Amino acid sequence: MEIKEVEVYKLHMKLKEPFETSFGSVHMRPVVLLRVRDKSGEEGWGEVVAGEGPWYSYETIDTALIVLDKYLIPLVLRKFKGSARDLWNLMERIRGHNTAKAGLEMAIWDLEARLANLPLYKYIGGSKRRIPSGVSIGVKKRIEDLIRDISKRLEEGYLRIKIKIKPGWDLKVIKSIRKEYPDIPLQVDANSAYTLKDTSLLKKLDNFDLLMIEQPLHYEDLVGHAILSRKLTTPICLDESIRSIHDTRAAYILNSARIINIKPGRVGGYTPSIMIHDFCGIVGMSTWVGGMLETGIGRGHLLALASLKFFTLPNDISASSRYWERDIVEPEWSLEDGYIEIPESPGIGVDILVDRIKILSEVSKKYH
Ligand code: OSB
Ligand code: MG
Repeated sequence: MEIKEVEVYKLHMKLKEPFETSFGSVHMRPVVLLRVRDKSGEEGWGEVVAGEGPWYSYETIDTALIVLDKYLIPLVLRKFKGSARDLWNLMERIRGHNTAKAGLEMAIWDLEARLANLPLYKYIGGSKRRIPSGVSIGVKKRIEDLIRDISKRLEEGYLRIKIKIKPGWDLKVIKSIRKEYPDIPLQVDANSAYTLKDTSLLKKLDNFDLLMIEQPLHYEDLVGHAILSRKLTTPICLDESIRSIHDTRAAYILNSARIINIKPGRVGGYTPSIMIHDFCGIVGMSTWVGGMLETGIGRGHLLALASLKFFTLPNDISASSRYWERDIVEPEWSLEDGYIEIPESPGIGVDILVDRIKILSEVSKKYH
């Protein structure tokens, strides 16, 4: 296959409510969407999940646009022949910038699956069609607000709750949740807000039967996580620290974590995600698919990925209505008994509301 045209759309989507983590709060989510076409005119869609600023990773929506414009899109239009699976090798000459790579790589996988007339989940070798859904809840102003939100999400059917923690919003909050809900599947995500100096506080989290603590320490600190993990009984899960299969192998050898959160945007697309997924399965690390507040397009990709067999824990893939008043796909992604069902239509399997995307777009550009 060869790519004949790439279109880039930049827009902002307003989250229903602000989402606060240890590195800040987001209300207007910037979104970059990519549409690719081959000579037959068939299309594929992808989403770049970088944020407005370099908080979760060094990438931003602006750096992604530059790298796509100057390097990735020209590379794909001029040098790419073959199948989506091999695109990762071609892109590896460009260092880093995984969210930009992933947006383009995943659009090309979507196109290839549509050309094969197959749903993307099958095309990548997945088998599960019902994907267990968890929900990630941000830092709130008051504990009562958090408890109210948790009760609403449990009513909606989410199979596990994840809350964001940071110094000053941790032990007391978790204690209050466990008082109200002693048995719900619960995990916490610190987004690197702690250091080894907080070990005795983090050790206290062992009393609350948490499924895991996600990314407690600095994103470059695999050794610190290894030291911490020897002191805790709660499993450590890595998110930001895992940018590649190389990081995953290091984390395994060092015993930095028992669980890996795989986000295709963070690692560069399907091919590296599948490598990490396979590695986790072989060595016996648990894994699940993380989210980045995606629109329905990125969400469709997360679901396809989550159909692979070693994703055994509930994922951060919630229904469209958890994020948006109105999504940009139809039908919207919705929950049934705590699961999101993947359709059998080709590609990500939902209709893309192109007219709506065009109306919402602040910038669009076409490349040949
Ligand atoms: O750390 O998992 C994270 C959202 C943006 C950036 C980082 C993270 C998150 C989430 C939200 O936790 C997960 C979702 O998309 O629902
Ligand atoms: Mg995380």
